[in-house]
Amino acid sequence: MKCTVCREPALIDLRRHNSNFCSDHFLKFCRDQVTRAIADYEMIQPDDKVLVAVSGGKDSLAIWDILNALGYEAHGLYVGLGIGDYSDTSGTYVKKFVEARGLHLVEVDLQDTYGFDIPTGARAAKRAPCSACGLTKRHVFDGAAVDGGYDVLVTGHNLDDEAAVLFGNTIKWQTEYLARQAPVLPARNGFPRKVKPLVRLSEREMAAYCVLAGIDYIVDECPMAAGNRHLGHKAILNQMEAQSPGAKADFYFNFLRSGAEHFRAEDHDDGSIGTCERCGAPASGEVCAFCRLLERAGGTLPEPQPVELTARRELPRELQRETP
Ligand code: Q46
Ligand code: ZN
Ligand code: ZN
Repeated sequence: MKCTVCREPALIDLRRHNSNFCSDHFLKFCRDQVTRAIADYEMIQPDDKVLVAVSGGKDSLAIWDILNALGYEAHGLYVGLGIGDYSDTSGTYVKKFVEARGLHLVEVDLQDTYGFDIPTGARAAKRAPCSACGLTKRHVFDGAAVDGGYDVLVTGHNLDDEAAVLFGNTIKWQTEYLARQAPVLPARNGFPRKVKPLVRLSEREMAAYCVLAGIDYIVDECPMAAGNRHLGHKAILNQMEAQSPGAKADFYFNFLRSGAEHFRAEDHDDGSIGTCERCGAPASGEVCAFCRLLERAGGTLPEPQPVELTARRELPRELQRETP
């Protein structure tokens, strides 16, 4: 097996691209796919301040690495979810990545900040763990991006993730979700712009990227994901892909090209959203879904940080008086 580009021995074959790559050309291929996704969907402008949500898994660490390689100013955001050993270990991988590369990381620990963690919060609120977790992460990600003055929030969703979500929404014909499924959600109603630059790359490609780029990541799946429908949908799509390479990408990108527009009218968000009376986040009711979860989970909102009003600034002498 030879590299399609340089004819040196290849390390990986990509059937849907009918290509094989050596290490260097595979890393370049991945970065080129991200560059193309960013350009095709106008995800990030060159001088945007970028926040990447990182979990310690392969996808989020890979996209952070790729964005750095492409020259973006990208900070990381890690949310400690309190899912036992899994969270402890994933946090360790993130910190090792940050220290080795001298990057800037924003950290939010749910227990320290809000007084609850995902397992106890989900139980108390009688929600499926992934539903409580997804809601919480969206709230914390949005808040961190807006409060930190970032232009764009990046997540590590890859082609397999997006195709599986599309598949789940399609078999239930959840038209409102189909209306909103896109690699870019523009900033609106107080929410930051959200982008998924890995949509052109698969799960297997991201695992290979990490191995070849020397990125250590947590291999174990989150223990709370066991049995969720999303994993079942991924398995079905993998079977299709094995028989017909490119099926997954066709399903997803043909939806974006030809299907998505037919569902736009189902997006009932008219921009008239209000503000949560407790936390100030955008909300369609008086109290946002996160604050309702927080109440049931027995947590509390953090105290607002006092604004330092007393710090006196001295003007340099030459600026104090207007010299005649
Ligand atoms: S972390 Fe959270 Fe995932 Fe674990 S509880 Fe579910 S949503 S599976 S990406
Ligand atoms: Zn090569
Ligand atoms: Zn709220």
